[in-house]
Amino acid sequence: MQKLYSQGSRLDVSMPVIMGIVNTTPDSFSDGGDFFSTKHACDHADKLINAGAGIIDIGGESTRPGAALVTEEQELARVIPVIEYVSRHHDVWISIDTSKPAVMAAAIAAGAHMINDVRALTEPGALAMAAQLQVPVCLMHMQGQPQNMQANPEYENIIHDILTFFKARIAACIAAGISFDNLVLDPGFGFGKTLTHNYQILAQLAQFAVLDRPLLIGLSRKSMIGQLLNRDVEERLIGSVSAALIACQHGANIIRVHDVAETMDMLKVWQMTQTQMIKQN
Ligand code: 9MG
Repeated sequence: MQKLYSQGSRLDVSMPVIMGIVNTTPDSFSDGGDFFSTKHACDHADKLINAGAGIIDIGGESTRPGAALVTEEQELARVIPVIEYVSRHHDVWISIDTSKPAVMAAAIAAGAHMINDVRALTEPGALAMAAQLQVPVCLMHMQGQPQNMQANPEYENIIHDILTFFKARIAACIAAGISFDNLVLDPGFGFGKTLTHNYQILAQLAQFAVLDRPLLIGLSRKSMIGQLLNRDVEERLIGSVSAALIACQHGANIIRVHDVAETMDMLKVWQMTQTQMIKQN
């Protein structure tokens, strides 16, 4: 359960692995679109890998609340050259952040190792495509769609509701021919959740361990940090790293972040402490 396999390569997630974010969208909420050009995206990927990222997540569609939809052609033009570059120059895993089956297929052919789908393979043809590609897939929970998800999120019991969602998506994946071993789960911080919902999830993250799948979490620079601390996007580093540390303590296996070097420092301190605990027991 602590290892993922893809394209003849193995990723050990028994200790948390950092997933560095490379947005190729012009309206990405935390980088102001600086990395829109392929060159900038590739340089940014180099920097994140040199800082210790074990996975690079490359996306061409912004999923920030209210973001505009992009066409398949736009997404392909943004992400494929960056995937080709990272695949050619580095020995890290590459994740394609998309919900579109054609983008999944082209990305894996270009050298990506896994799919990160914020819509959990619910788009037409996505389940069948993931089954055909046979690579790990992150199924993220979202209530609503990016265009409306923050309107009025409501849950009876947030952990129970997300567990129910995960069970249904796992069943749909298995029915479509996707291996259970290829599934990664993500509760989707900020995707159709209030501030309280987000911290309820963080506090109870360990409950998702019952599903016996690696957990991916993304809270870097999100409004759950900014709203609580009253900080603009560029001032959310300490809050983001603190939240990531709590997630590690509660069993997160993959941490999706913008600030790789700083999160890596936290992780080294956390891992050293874990190692001493294991030795003593
Ligand atoms: C693309 N994207 C933005 N936020 C995310 C999150 O929290 N998790 C995953 N899996 N993807 C995300």
